[in-house]
Amino acid sequence: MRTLYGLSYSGWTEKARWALDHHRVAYRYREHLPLIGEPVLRWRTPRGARPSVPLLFDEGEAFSGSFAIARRAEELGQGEPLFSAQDLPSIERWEADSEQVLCVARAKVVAGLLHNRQAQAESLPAFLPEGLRSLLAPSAKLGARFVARKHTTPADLDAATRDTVIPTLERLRESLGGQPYLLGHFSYADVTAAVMLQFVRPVDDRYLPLGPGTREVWTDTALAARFPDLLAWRDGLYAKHRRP
Ligand SMILES: N[C@@H](CCC(=O)N[C@@H](CS)C(=O)NCC(=O)O)C(=O)O
Repeated sequence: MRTLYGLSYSGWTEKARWALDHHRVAYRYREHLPLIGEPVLRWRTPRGARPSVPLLFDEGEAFSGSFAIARRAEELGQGEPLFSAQDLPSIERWEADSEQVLCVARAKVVAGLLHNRQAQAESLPAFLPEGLRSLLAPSAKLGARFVARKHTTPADLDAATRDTVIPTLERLRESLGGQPYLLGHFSYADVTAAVMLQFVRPVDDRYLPLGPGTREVWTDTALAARFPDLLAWRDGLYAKHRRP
């Protein structure tokens, strides 16, 4: 069975799932556990690729990274294309921006998790009883620190927000110019840009359920106050194009 390994709350996993779901590609989903799941992840990752999720196994072949998985979904699935040939250069530019912003988002969320006990408990495996999760909450910090060490992390988060995130979101606002789509019709440019807003204010629980502590860690009130129009755009896109 086609299997996707991911981190449900990660923007990268969300991009891959959105493309697979858009194209009605059937798959089984498996949640990855940072640190504990690392040896298995390394073993599953094709040679030459960085061990990270999302990772899709399809007919004996491994597709590593959200972009490769979304392209694979387009090959396999039905429905309107997300990657028309004429859109590709613009999609690649938005993908590069999204990658940078998601790296800042990851660093901010990891930093927030280290100080939020409720979010720590919520990040532990769902099969553990609630009492045990609450007791073991601080152990989630090990996983968070592991992720921070493993991936490139901006040293100064305020500077990264000022120099990377805010200019990118302003460019997104300008490029949309009040329109529903970046390229005149729904495309992967909208998907990759919309997930950048997950760490400004997460989407409704209907699409991606989060516990209250996790939601708090993923919310940036200053950015949310600065970009309400982009949040409204993202919410409209989800309502129209993301089946819960
Ligand atoms: N460029 C990759 C980035 C993937 C990535 O950074 N994944 C992180 C998400 S936080 C990950 O795998 N973290 C868990 C781990 O490394 O154990 C993509 O598009 O999928």
